Amino acid sequence: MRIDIISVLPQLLESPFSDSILKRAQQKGLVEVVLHNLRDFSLDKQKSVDDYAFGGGAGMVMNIEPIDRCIGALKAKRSYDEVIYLTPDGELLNQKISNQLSLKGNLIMLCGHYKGVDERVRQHLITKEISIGDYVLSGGELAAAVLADSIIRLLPGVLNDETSALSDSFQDGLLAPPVYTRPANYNGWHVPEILRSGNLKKIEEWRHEKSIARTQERRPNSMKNYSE
Ligand code: 6GU
Repeated sequence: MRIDIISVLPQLLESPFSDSILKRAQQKGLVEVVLHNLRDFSLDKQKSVDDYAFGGGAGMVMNIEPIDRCIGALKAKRSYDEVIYLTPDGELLNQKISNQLSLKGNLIMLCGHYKGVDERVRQHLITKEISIGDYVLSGGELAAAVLADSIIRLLPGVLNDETSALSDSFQDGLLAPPVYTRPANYNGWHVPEILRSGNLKKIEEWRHEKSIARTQERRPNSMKNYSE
């Protein structure tokens, strides 16, 4: 997979991809993440990428031209499955969307800033709009990092057995059960006896029950998506 991220603040995106699982995924050649500075595609001397809104009002709007030139340059080299715009009014991200995107080959992510992009970008260049939740961030960069992380960890070979995505919350429609590690007794706070019993069948049953209880309590609406 290849992910091209277009941003006016590409430095903001360097650290999330430079450590741990995301770093190793790139080193293993399972994903290539390429950051692009939108200003490099501005044609004017000041390298500006935004302007006042037609009709007035506070806030700047990102120009279509640098965005079109950047996306055009990328598309000239390879084809893309989706051109994603990160925006608070996009479709709310969930595990199903991440699962679907993890099956794609090449993705472009465009990070919004200021009052957003010229609407013609959304009409003609973007194929999918995603939000990571109903709150507003200063820009789309952190959202792009969240989206890319949720996709990359699903790529075959990125996680090993210990970190397998199969037991993640949401992967089967249920939240993950509680987990414990040593010591078995910390200041009188005990680990449930069943987890130390060695009875794998009983442990699986216990975990499944806890998953269902936790999901009913914390995400009652997502129980609708759950099938045994
Ligand atoms: Cl994708 N962008 C911004 N600026 N804020 C957000 C968001 C995206 N998702 C939630 N809040």
